[in-house]
Amino acid sequence: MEAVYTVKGMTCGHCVNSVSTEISKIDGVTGVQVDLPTGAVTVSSAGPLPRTAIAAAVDEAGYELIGAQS
Ligand SMILES: [Cu+2]
Repeated sequence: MEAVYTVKGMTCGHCVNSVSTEISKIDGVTGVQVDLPTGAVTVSSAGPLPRTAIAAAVDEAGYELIGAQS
């Protein structure tokens, strides 16, 4: 399954890498795609992921989760 989140504060490829790396560490995540201009982060996973886990990973990377859509 795929879910799209919006992350605030990413400005360059380094930011994208940080967010991708942290989200990739979450159990069950199979892929992360980041669109830098819009801040859209598409997360592929085997099953549903708690939004809190995504928010914690984004926070760990130093950014803020400001939205989610399934
Ligand atoms: Cu950056």
